Amino acid sequence: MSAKISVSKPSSLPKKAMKDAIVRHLHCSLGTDENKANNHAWWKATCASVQEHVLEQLRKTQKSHYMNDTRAVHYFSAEFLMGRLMSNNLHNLGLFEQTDQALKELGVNLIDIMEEEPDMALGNGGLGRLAACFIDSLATLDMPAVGYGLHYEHGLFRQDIKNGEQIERPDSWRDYGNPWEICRPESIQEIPLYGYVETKYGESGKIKKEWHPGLIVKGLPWDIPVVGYGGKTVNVLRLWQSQASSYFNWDVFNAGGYVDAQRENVQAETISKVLYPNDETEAGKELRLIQQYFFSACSLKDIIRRYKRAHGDNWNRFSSQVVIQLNDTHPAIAIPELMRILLDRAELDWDSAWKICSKTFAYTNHTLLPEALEKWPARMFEKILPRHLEIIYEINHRFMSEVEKVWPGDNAIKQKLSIIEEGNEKMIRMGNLSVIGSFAVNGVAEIHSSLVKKNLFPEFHEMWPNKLTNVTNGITPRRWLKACNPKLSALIDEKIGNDWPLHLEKLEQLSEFADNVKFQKQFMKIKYENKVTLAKEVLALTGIEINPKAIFDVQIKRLHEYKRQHLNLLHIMALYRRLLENPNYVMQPRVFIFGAKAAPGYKLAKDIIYAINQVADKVNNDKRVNSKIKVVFLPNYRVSLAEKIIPAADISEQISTAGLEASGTGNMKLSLNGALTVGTLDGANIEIAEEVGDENIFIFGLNVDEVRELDEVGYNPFDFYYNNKEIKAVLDWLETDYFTPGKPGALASIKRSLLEGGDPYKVLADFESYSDAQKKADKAYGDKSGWAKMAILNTARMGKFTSDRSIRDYVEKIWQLQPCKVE
Ligand code: 26Q
Repeated sequence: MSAKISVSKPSSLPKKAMKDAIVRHLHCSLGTDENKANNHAWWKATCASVQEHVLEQLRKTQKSHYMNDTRAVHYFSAEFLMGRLMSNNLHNLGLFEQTDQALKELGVNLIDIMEEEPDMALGNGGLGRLAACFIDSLATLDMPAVGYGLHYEHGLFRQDIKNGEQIERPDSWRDYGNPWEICRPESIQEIPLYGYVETKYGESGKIKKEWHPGLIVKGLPWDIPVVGYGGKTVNVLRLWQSQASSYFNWDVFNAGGYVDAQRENVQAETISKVLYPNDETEAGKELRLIQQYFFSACSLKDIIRRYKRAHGDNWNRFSSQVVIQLNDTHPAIAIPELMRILLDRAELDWDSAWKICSKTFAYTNHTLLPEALEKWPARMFEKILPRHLEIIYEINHRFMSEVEKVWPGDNAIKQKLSIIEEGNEKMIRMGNLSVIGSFAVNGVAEIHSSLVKKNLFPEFHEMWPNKLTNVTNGITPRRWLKACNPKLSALIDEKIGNDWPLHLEKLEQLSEFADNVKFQKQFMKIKYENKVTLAKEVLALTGIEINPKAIFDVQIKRLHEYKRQHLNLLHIMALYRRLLENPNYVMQPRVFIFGAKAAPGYKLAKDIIYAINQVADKVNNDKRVNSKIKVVFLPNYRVSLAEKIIPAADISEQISTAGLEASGTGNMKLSLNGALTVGTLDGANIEIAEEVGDENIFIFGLNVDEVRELDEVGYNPFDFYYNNKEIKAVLDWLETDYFTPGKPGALASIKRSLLEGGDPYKVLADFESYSDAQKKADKAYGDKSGWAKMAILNTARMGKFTSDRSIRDYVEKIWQLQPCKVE
């Protein structure tokens, strides 16, 4: 077969061609050979061989989109949590088997070399991973789409655990190069910052504004190809790296200011240096605003350059060709930036410019937590983006006239809806700006979207009843089942055929086998084997031995009080106490597995990590209980670690205070892999319960209305402390030095926050109900066949949560895109 045919039909590429390509890259790209190469070299050579196919499809995709003059979505996100790409790209191209075989013949293990790839950890958690799942689905569904973000030099910090405490170290994912990315110096953009605005009067007496920036930085794009499943459409994720603009600094240099020039270089290059952790105490930092503007402005210029190539200076079709999705408010500055371009550069009048602008943007909200809603000091705007501040004032002024028409004379409503928050320090509210400047606003799960309408933006909802909507989140089944759980995937293929990764609703056909004892055994055997594999990993990473026959109970997510890892911990301590008090206490052996990073400035979150590790240390080494309970904190939780934990999980902990987790997506991944949820009626848990049925999930705790009612009557955590012996005992235990020998009180901050601190997340109010749910789960696990049936039904009923469905919802409700097939 000729090479040409094998490229256009990647899945039929013979193993020999792949083998030859890998050896060729070892020799010609890496300057080594089969005898000298280590795993890292084999990994790089394999990437380079795969990338040949990727780039061929990328070229075809771009040609096809250009020829068809397609409308495209531009997904603006400060975070893309891509993880590793090799396994995903191989599966999506249909090259996994051939590559595995080719490497085997070369004496190399594919699974081993995949471990060489550093995670692309360019995100904090859910929001960043959602962006990664969405661009996978967009390419899979042949949708014209570009992801735009920042090319951080350092992604989310690496977490080490030292004496039980989190230590942050820099993440250096590109130290040895990234074989997937392509540098595009031909598409560099220049971005102005600082300076002042000059008001000029044109011939016709028309006012013209001219921004004289104080600094110009360059944006250098790096393209990461995004391969759709089936290997046809390959879209790009374009990430901007900041660089000093050499021409701008030249004057300083000539004036003898070599050191000054260097200082400006450093400043420019700092912009894309590091990803901010989602740390409340870090909010309002100047560099973060510059990051947001930098990538939004680069991306807009890039979009406009491409638009002009097809449509020249005619702006009439802009909003029919371009839709921009704002992933939270982080890129909301793109709204005044597009206005600035249309007003000051294209010289459109305000109304025409606003019409285009407000038909271009759509905004996704990911949080109701008031402290997480972005605000920037107007003073900071004035310094960094003086022209944008003027435009924001004008947008607000005109919007206030609209509000006046709807609620004449109502200043309270005006104050609430204004983009400007008056007060000691004037602030710009990015949420209000985003709602006003977008044609659609969505929440990420049904309950969340209804709370966005009811509590967060009720007046906006009244003004524009069709603007606010819901798109429930989803996850890509290619990464989160097919690639990470190959054994279960093979079993599913055998039972229902192999097209479920594209049509996840077909998993429903598995429910037919849920009562079949043979299938139950096959399903649970795979779960057991996955647990054995994870147990080995746990031993290697922590030195802790765990029993794969025990229940693997998993809570993996960022550490936050509202996610309530401390509720889980208090329950573990209660179990420990029960076992010490009654050595015959009946329970299934259970391994509690945690993975979580705390924001570096979030003291209590770090205290909770420390507490988990101290309790783990005690329990794991206590002969009286350690055949029944083990506690494992896996350091440096990240996408590639999630891929190992999720296939081995029996229980999924989704225990946030009702009303606070916008959606959650780990809940979907775990259930898809046959874990049963212990969870509150919060976020997407509610929709998961609807899908799997109440008998296949363990729901507990206050619901959203009950949480509100409790607040209204006045919640007093001391009531629970004094009325529940177990709660009192475990909280008091935290204050002793039992878990921190020689350091009494080292865990007391947790107790304090739950009592004197008022227990803002209702941990004590939900404790008893949580403990009951855990007893039910424990009992259910004792019935092997019953449990297997529930696990199978979880997998079978996750069809709704494919990110392909989310993307179809966005396409129909918001983006109005047409697919564009690539040969
Ligand atoms: C803000 C200001 C300064 C620095 C950082 C930030 C920042 C960064 C990231 C604030 C928030 C984030 C990330 C939020 C996030 O991940 N939210 C999650 O989004 C998921 C996808 O919709 C949901 O499933 C989760 O429920 C939600 O918590």
